Amino acid sequence: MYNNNMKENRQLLFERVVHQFAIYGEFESAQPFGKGHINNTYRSVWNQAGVRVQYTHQRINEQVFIHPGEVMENIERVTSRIRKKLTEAGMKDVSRRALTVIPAKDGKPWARDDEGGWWRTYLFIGGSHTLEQTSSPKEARFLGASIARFQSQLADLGGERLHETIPDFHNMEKRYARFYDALSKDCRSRAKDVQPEIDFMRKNEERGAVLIRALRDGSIPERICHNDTKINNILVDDESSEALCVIDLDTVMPGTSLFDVGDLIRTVTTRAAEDERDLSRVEFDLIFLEALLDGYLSEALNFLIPAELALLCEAGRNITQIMGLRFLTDYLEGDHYYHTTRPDHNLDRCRTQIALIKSMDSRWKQAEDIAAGLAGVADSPAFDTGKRFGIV
Ligand code: ADP
Ligand code: GN1
Ligand code: MG
Repeated sequence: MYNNNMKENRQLLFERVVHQFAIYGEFESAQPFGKGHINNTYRSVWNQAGVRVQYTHQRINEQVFIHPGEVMENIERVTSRIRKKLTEAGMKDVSRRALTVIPAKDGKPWARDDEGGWWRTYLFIGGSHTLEQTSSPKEARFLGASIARFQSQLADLGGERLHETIPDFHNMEKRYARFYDALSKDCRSRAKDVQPEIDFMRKNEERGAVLIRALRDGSIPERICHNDTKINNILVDDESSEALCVIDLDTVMPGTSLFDVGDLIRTVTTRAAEDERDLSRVEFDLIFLEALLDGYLSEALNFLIPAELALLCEAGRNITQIMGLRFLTDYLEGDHYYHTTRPDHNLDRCRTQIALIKSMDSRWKQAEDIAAGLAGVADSPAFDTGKRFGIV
């Protein structure tokens, strides 16, 4: 009875907040949707004069995004720019290729629920799905090209710098400081069970900082990037299987293009799920790597400089490491950041990241050769991390 009341209250809260958005017709139903780790996402169905129309509603995670208004300001600017570029290019189906923010009835791009929670609404992009793993090189190529296109659409955004919605998001040094803090507090007494993972992170600390130091010392330029380009943040068309729309724009802000390449490499070059328990399945697939980079560079060679091109593979290793470190930190802190659905979920995720790095290291020379061949920078080993860190 108590539980039923709670459920009804949540439902009422939800229905009241979605009615604040400028949506016509009658609300019919809503269901939780997607597999994101951060926000709470729902798909709703409305009856608009006899036509069933769907929307996406998200409660923004305020523990993670402490200024949701700034997140939405960024998203409005970014989606308008992408829409403009697509329209200028004569693209059809623009509302399936760019997210459309539905404003609240008061004109704001968000609405607050009765508990003060922040919500937003998008058009639901029908006839699309997300992938959790890659199954063919063709897919990897589309995914790579879609992120390069996204970066180039935003390259000349102009105006004020986008808000840093999560400051130091990919700052490895800060992530290590947080990890050491969690380790010293060890509030759940879990450190004793994860010594190999802790040792791995300690051993790789220096190398992990390569990207953030290159950005800081100006060897690679600051650019607007997505910062969270994992595979399931790209919608794929059901019919053509082509990448359709880059979503999850909360972290679009200044960074290096390599953060995006890195997260693509992390999530597209293995057939294993991020939380796979059978680590023998976590393999760095060089055929997927080649297809992914080929797709990415088909657009990105127009704007990347040699120093960026020289760090493509390193970016994959770096972003895999930062995710492993963040999952381990969250595990030590008691699993309060990422959504989890089983005990040790974050630890499993951390272990897949470490397994993937080990597999990358075992194929490092081949991977670097593939990247250098595609990027045409075989003779400019600006960073030569493989040699510096004794991998090859
Ligand atoms: P999170 O930050 O929690 O990862 P996302 O913005 O990635 O949230 O959304 C979670 C999931 O919801 C996505 O992986 C995708 O499946 C789905 N999704 C989000 N926005 C849309 C949309 N406009 N149309 C269709 N599906 C969407
Ligand atoms: C989170 O929001 P989602 O699930 O797409 C996280 C990313 C991690 C990812 C790991 C804002 O992404 O940084 O790479 O989980 N997003 C945030 O799966 O922390
Ligand atoms: Mg997401």
